[in-house]
Amino acid sequence: MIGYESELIEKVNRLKKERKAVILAHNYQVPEVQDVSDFVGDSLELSLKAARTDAEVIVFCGVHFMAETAAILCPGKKVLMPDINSGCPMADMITANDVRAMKSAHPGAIVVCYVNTSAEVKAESDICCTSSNAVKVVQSVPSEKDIIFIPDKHLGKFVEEQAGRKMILFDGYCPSHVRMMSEELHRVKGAFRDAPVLAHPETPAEISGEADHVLSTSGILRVAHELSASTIIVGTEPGIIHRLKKENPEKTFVPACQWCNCANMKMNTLEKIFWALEDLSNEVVVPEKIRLKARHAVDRMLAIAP
Ligand code: CIZ
Ligand code: SF4
Repeated sequence: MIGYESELIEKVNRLKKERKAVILAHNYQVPEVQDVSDFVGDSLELSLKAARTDAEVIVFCGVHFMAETAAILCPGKKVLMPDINSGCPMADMITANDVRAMKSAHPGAIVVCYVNTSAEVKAESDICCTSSNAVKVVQSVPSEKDIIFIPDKHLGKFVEEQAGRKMILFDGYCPSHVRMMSEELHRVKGAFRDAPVLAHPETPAEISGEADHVLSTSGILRVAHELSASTIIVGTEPGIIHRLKKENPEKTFVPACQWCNCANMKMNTLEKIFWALEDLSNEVVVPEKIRLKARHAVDRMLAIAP
């Protein structure tokens, strides 16, 4: 490790103690950010960690909706982002007004929102879900009810198939996962013939349809550990490969896509973590009225699929 980086890590660790802070990093973060963090996980795992810690400050290394979800679950704690501009383009595709318009076009429908949404959109929704519990959440809705599923159409289509249920889908998508192409997947599969493919449900059907397992990031980490295969093809944002390798040093992980990095996830750096801790800057605050309504949607999810 270069001297500058190890000095920075020392400073971050010292400030973290002084500020009674905890650093949380999403599975897609750059390696040095994952390594300086107290916990690495998916957005819900991290928000639940945030709610359970007695730290006063949470530095959330992910994208904006994730820090908001932590703020929704942890009133009274300061939630900071290393870079306040790291947003999720998929979450930004839908506004609270769009949800209100869909609800008036489909009166009585239950709105299930993917966690990749703003607090305002969650506040307009009935139940939240993540990629690991979306099927269970949808199956919990009484069969006579229509379901509006927002914002990811690819996750929506996957859930429709798994739950055996048609839904009203919004036209959103993840710009990183839709860059995954079948030609590239076929090339990688050809080069590693016995390797199973683990893909995220944000990938289009032509990718997820060819996967051996379609899973959230936490699911990919769990199944990669369980599988006996020595080489595994990973169909999601390649940032996850750092943790996969760390936890399974004897296995080889091959990305299904070389150009599917999420630029927003990569905006967080060690320097920005240090600055946020030093200045207690970039706080994410959710207005109380919105927070309570959004919390209701998250709590309904936790009651169905903790
Ligand atoms: O919920 C998350 O962390 C996201 C966005 C993806 C996943 O599958 O973990
Ligand atoms: Fe959003 Fe996709 Fe980036 Fe996740 S990988 S934060 S869904 S743009």
